[in-house]
Amino acid sequence: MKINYRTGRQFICLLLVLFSFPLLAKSILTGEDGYRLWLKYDPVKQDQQAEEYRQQFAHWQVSGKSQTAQVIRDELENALTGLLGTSAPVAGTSGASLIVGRLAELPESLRQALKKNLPASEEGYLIKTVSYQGRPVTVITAKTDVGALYGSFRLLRLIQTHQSSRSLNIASGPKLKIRVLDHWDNLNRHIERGYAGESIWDWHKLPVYIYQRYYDYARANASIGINGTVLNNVNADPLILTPQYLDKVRALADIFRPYGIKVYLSVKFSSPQLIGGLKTSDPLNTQVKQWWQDKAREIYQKIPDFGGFLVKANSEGQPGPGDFGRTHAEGANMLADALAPHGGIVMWRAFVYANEKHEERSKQAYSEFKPLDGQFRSNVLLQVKNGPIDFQPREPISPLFGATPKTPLMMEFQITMEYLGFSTHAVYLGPLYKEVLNTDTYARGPGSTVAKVIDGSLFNQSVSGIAGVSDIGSDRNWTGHILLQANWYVFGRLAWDHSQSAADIAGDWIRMTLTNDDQAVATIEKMMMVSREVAVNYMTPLGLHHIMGADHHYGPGPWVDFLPRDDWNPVYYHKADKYGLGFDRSPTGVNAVAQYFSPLREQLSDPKTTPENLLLWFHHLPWDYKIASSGRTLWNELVYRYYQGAADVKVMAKQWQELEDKLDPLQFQQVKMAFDIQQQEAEWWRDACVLYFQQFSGRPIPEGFEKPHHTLAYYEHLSFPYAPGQSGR
Ligand code: GCW
Repeated sequence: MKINYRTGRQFICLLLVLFSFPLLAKSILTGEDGYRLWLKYDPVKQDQQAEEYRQQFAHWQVSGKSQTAQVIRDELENALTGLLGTSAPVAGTSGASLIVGRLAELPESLRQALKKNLPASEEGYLIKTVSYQGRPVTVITAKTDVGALYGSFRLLRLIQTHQSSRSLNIASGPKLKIRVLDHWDNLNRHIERGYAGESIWDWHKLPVYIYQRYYDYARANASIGINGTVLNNVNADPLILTPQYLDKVRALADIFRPYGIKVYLSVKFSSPQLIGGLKTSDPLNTQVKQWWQDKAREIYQKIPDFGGFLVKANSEGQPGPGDFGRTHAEGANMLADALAPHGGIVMWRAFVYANEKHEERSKQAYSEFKPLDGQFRSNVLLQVKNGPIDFQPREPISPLFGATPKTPLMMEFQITMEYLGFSTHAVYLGPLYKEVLNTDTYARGPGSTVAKVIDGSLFNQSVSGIAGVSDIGSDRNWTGHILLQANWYVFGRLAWDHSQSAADIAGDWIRMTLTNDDQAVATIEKMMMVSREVAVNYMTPLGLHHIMGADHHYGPGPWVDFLPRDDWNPVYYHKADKYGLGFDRSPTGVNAVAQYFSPLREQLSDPKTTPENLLLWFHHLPWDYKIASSGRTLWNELVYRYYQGAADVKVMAKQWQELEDKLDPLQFQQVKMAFDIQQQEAEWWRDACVLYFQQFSGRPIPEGFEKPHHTLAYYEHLSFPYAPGQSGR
């Protein structure tokens, strides 16, 4: 039959209307918009447990007059009223069944019972059920007000997650001292690698106009123990150090202080020239030193508890001591000396690499910094990204971990999803963080995990820290995708205690944010726990890395070979050719493995003992190389993993769909739509990469797999000039 073109079109239109009907059915969808994060204080289910909570926690008293004590009062009032339907602060401890305060402020008779259980840390807390004046009382206490605040949030978590509240005895202190978020936020509010709207800092209206969001940011961070924030991008604008901006910084610092959060700034190394009118920024020049000392004094006059500086120097075009023939240590120490009299620190980034060095990129940070061990001032920490290249979906650990016994290393994790699907892919980062923290460096024999390197226990270092590149923006739900709030959450929780399990933390987050329905919690937790591996499969399986789109880093781009530097081009990293695939970093290649300790070095030198998930990171292997775990050829395994990853996203999306009745309608719908995008993009990654690598392998896509949706040329020509989060904007 011959189809009339016009009728055909009408038919298609009708179909479209029919198919879009479910979306149109509800034009106003109300519900939880995600703004409250995990600090939702909705009523707990009315049962026996709720009654117990009410008896124990409805009448409370917070001692102390500090701003932090007031913050605790406000939080408890708000939270307990919401959770228990009633909340009555009482004057004096005699009427209270929940008593909160610094140990020093509690009645003497209570103090004795609590003293011996109090954690050593200034920030730690104790929650304990004791008998007081003949009745059971729950006490939250600490050495400091901030410790009591952390303890209060801990108690609220217990109620929010419906845990038993009988005979409590919870003592906890942070394993790491400095626990900061790094905001890559520009002063024009663009966020480099940010996918959740613009910066929450409204620099233009500061210092006068204060948003409620600033307080809620502080509450959220305090609730997970984050105690610092670096407000601006490491690709720093020198203006941040001008008096005009320092007044704005001061306003934020004043808000954050009662929550135990210190403010830090990223500084541009050439600031003395750019805003100070000097002719040089040479760190050994007397005037330059003086300029920084004066600047530090000016800052501390405004912000007495200012945390310090974060510096990206001689990296990706940023100025640094190398411009003046000086070492990173000389540069860092000059700043450290300016801050030391005020108690400030320098977080000096080890993310340096230069094309001119003619050394393979993954090796450069180690080559640069290992020889400087022992030369840094005691208030300098080296901030090292978890992997030697750049926050890829999977990397081996940076060989610097364990290599600098005299220099404290700070971990730098990425929370924002630059390489993991922006804000539409559901990828829970808990397993990635744990994988890194649990990796053994062998620096001092077996058991020398990365966690022990950064918490200072391996080399007996007293300063320790961790930074997470924030995924926060001005989107109503903060992170663009509700499930990505969990990455901010898990970062904080692991920063406090890296021994906790990623699954348990996910479970808490789900209960506090989405639902307390046991079955739904179990399903979502499972989904979250596999989600990172799923993404690795459809993006960079078997140790592939850095094959994303140019500049914006959106989607696949294994063909990219036109960027001005070799080591920015994906072709530099995968080295696909007729023979095979992967980067030979073994002793037969660039020998990056030599930077690791034995026996890790030997293990990674041989493809037979290299973990399969890092195979192509360390080896260039023939297309017919046999993968031990499956018996497949490299080519078939590669294809298999790409297809498996994309198929698993479908499974996750379906599991989510089945939870519709158990979830808030708005949260459900938003995540569902994100899954729609993730499914498309996972297939895009799969098809583009398989077709691209097939040109080299010359082998067919094995039987049973559906054909790629488009040609390779189609994928190569896609262009996204306005993809979010780009650098240099
Ligand atoms: O991953 C790269 C990012 C840059 C970032 C850089 C860094 C802030 O693509 O946007 O710059 O890392 O960590 O300095």
